[in-house]
This record gives sequence, C-alpha cells and structure tokens, in this order.
Amino acid sequence: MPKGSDLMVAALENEGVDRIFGVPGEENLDMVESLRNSSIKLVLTRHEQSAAFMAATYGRLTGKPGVCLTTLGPGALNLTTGAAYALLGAMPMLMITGQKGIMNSRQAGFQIVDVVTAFKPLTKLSRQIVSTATIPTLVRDAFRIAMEERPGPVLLELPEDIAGEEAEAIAMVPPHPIEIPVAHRASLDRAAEMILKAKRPLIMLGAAASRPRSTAGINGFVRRTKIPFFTTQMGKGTAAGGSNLYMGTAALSERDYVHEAVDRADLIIAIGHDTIEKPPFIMGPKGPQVIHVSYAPATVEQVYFPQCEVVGDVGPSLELLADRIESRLPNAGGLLPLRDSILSKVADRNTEDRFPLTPQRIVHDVRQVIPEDGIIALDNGMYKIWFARNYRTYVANTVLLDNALATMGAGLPSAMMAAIMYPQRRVLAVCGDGGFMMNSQEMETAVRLKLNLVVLILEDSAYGMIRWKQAVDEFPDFGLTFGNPDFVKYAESYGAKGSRVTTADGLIPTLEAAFKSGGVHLVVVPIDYSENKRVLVDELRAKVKQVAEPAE
Ligand SMILES: Cc1ncc(C[n+]2csc(CCOP(=O)(O)OP(=O)(O)O)c2C)c(N)n1
Ligand SMILES: [Mg+2]
Repeated sequence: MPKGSDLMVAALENEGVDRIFGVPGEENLDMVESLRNSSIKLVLTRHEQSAAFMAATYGRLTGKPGVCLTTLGPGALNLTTGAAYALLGAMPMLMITGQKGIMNSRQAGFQIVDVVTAFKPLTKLSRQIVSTATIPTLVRDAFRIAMEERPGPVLLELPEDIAGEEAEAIAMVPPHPIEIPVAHRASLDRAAEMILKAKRPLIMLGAAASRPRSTAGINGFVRRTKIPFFTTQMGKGTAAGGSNLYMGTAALSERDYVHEAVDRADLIIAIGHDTIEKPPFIMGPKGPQVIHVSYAPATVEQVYFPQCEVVGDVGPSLELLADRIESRLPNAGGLLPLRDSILSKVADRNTEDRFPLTPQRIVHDVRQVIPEDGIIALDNGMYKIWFARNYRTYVANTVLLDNALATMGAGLPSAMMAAIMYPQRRVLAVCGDGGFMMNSQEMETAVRLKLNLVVLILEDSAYGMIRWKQAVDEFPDFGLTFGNPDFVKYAESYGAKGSRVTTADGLIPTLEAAFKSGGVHLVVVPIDYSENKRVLVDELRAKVKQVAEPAE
C-alpha cells in the first residue's frame, strides 16, 4: 500500500519534476524515502535559502515550477526570502515543508511555527495537506496556480503523520496544455491606431517579456515593425540586443543616456512591464503616451498609468498587432538617429587600463569571454547597474538578475541552476564581496554536483552600493567597510579552484583559463568604484543641466 509521501512523490513525477532542492529534517524522512525510490533527484543544498533561489530560477528559465523541500519551523522560515524573490520576480516555484503530526501532539509546541500563515503574504497559495486522499488534486492545483499568469511561488505543508500514513492508491490528475487567451480585437485596433499615429514610437521590453513563452513573438514584432526598443533590467535579452534597433537598458529611472530617447518619444509600447521593477522611466502628465502589452492588466502606479492596454498571451497578441501595422509605419525609426550617440556614450572608456579595474572595463571584458548563448547571473550590488546598462545581450534569458526583490545572495545559486540546466554553455556568477558571502557555502554544493561554473567576485571590501548612496546623499563615509577572507584559499578549501586578477589586462585571460579548465572556479578582481560618482552622478547631472538649457 502506498503512503502519503509516495502519493506526493508520484504527484510530482506526474508533473515532470526531475529534481528537488533542499535540506530535509526528520519530519521529511518518509518523503526522502519515497524520493529514494523515484525518478526524482534530491539535491542537497547547504542552506534552504539557496534551495529556494535555485528552484525559483528553474521556474524562471522553464516556466514550470522548481521544487524545494524543507523541514518545519526553522527550515521553512529560511525559505521566506526565496519565496519573496519568486513572488516579486514572478517565478513559478513549489515549496514543500514538513510539520509535526497533526492527528496527535507528542512533542507539544516544539519547533512549531504557523508556517502556512507565515507564507500567506509571500505566496499565491499556502496550504496544509490534511489527508492523503487530497494529495493528487492539491499538487495539480498548486502547479496550476504557480504557473498561471502572473506566475509565482506556492507552499504545501506535508505533516509527518500524513506523509507516513497508508493510503489508497489514488489516480493522478494528468496535466494538460493550457493556452492563454489572445488580446481582444478592440484593444488591438485601438493600439494599432495609436502606433500608426505616432511620430517617435519606442518599444520597452520589461520583466514579463522574458518568460520563455514570450520571446519568439517579441522578436517577430520588433523585426516586423522596425520600431527601436530599450529594455528594463529584467527585460534584458528578450529581443536580440545585437540588432540595430537596440537603444539601451534603463538601469536608472531617469536622466541616463537612454532617457534621451524615452523623453523624446511620443509613444512607448511597454511589452511585459511589471511594476515590481524599479521604474525604467517616470510617466508624467506631459510625457509619452503608453500602451501596456502584457499577460495581465497594468497596475496603476504614480509612475505608470498606461492609456491603452493589450492584455493577453503576449506572443500571439503581438503577432496580431504586427499584422495591423507592418509596412504602414513611415515613422517607425523616428528615434533611431539618437542610437549611435546613446550607445557610444554608454560604452565610453570601457577599455581603460586602470587598476583596480573600472566597472565599465569589467563589463566589457566579461562580454569578451562569454559567448552569445553564455549566461551571467548577477547578485545584488553596485555592479548590477553597470552590467544592466553596459552589457549587450544576444540570446533570451542570458542575463539573470533580480530587479524585483533585489536581494543579495541569489547570484551564486541562480548561476548554479543555470549551470545544471545548460552544462554545455558558459555560466558566470557575478557577485560583490558582500553578496557572495551571503550564500558562499553553496560552493560545496557546486563542487559536489561537479558543475562547470565560474564565480567572479568584485572586491571593494565594502557594501559598495550603500557606501555610494551614502556619498551621493553627502553623508560622511562611515560604517560600510569590512574585511574579506583570502578568496583564493577560500575557494581551494572547498575543492574549487581560485585565481586573483592583479593587472588591468589580467581579467580576460584569467576568466578564459577558468572556463577552459572546467569545474568550479572562483576569480576575484579588485574593483575601482570611483566611476560611480564620475559617471552616474557628475556626468549625468551635467548632462541634465545641458538638456534643460534653451539652447539645446
Ligand atoms: C539581503 C539584502 N540585504 C541588504 C540589501 C541592501 N543592499 C543592497 S546592495 C548592498 C551592498 C552590496 O555589497 P556587495 O555585494 O559587496 O556589492 P558592491 O555594491 O560592493 O559591489 C546592500 C547591503 C539587499 N539588497 N539585500
Ligand atoms: Mg562590495
């Protein structure tokens, strides 16, 4: 006779799950035993938070929930940041947590936290399983909810006694494909009319544009309309950045070079914009009109209140929109004359020979060693702005960054997930010395899994981004520096390889050698953050003054 945990594992197999990430506790031991006899691999991590980051990244890259497993109380609570990461980032994920038995209480309140309630604001669904008979339907429903737009995390709590209870063999609910409805004809007509009238249209690609199901349709729309585009941070790579229509990435909310195009546009077609991202531009009463094209209606915000909405499956809806306007847009390229100057100003001084290296030089050098389909996964820190702004992409979902929760600590786990999924591609985690240390214990997991992965650490011995904001706000430099371990020895202690870059020309050959040698390799490079002020404050402020002058 099967037991509850067998049904649970059968239900996960029924959904095509092949890996579960996590740290089991004694309440999960039936589940672990059922996994031992299944086709699903249990991948141990060294902290539950990284298990959640990995599962969420799987969801982001496939559109299907990644699964993680923890014990009750302390283990489950370690999933909170990962749940928020998946909720804000719209990544499908299933968390399975253990609990003490619910039919009797032999350990009183020991380790018991109301996990289901604690996760309510962090999930789309949070439920306790109270009988074996409901397992197949609950799991199917959890997957459906996690995957449907807007995707996100769900939690099922499997108490110890339900997991161990003998159960009837219950049939699974087979999943079936679900099509998302296409936008209404009236909204497509309205949007087409606005685009046909526009003199200086601009496309913006946002976070939801990077869903695996969106990207083909978006490329087709850009190609057929020939309207230039820019991206948000999380929309990077959703249309080929190598194309001659890419105008830049809005890493700041205003006053960057890309905003020269945004400010002059009379219409922005915002595809997949999700306002969980730091605003890529600030909508105002006088600025460009906005058409919102996405799976879900726009959230109205002080900085985003589109005048027209095309709601439905993005790819097919855009195809219908392109049918209405293709070859009828003499002004499609109205903003293109700005392109060369924007891109060249962004790329300014990116080969400078200074040591420690400038952020621009690091972005430039990384791009030289990452092939078009290679993946970079960023943690959170100052360099994220530089990578978002300066790194060019050619293939969808080749930049994994978090501009939603913007948590530190996800860079290494998300890169590990990418390395598991794409063993033939080059995968690079880019981390600050602060963020890396928040989940650096996963170096052991990466080595144990025999991943091919390079981790680049940008060393400034500080929480650099906060130190920069402190300086911008004219506070004295205080309280944000720290010491680091010897990163090379640290890597070696895990059985990984380690290298330190010591010259301006050293980064490219060091990364190249690290990728060629295979395995897990940590590369540490000192970074000179004085460019933060020179470019992102002084240069851009001067530019804005210029724009404000009537002579301009
Ligand atoms: C978990 C978490 N804690 C704190 C913050 C606030 N924060 C954002 S960036 C940053 C500093 C990052 O330092 P580091 O990783 O060294 O990158 P750097 O900016 O120095 O390049 C901090 C503390 C955050 N985003 N996430
Ligand atoms: Mg730092």
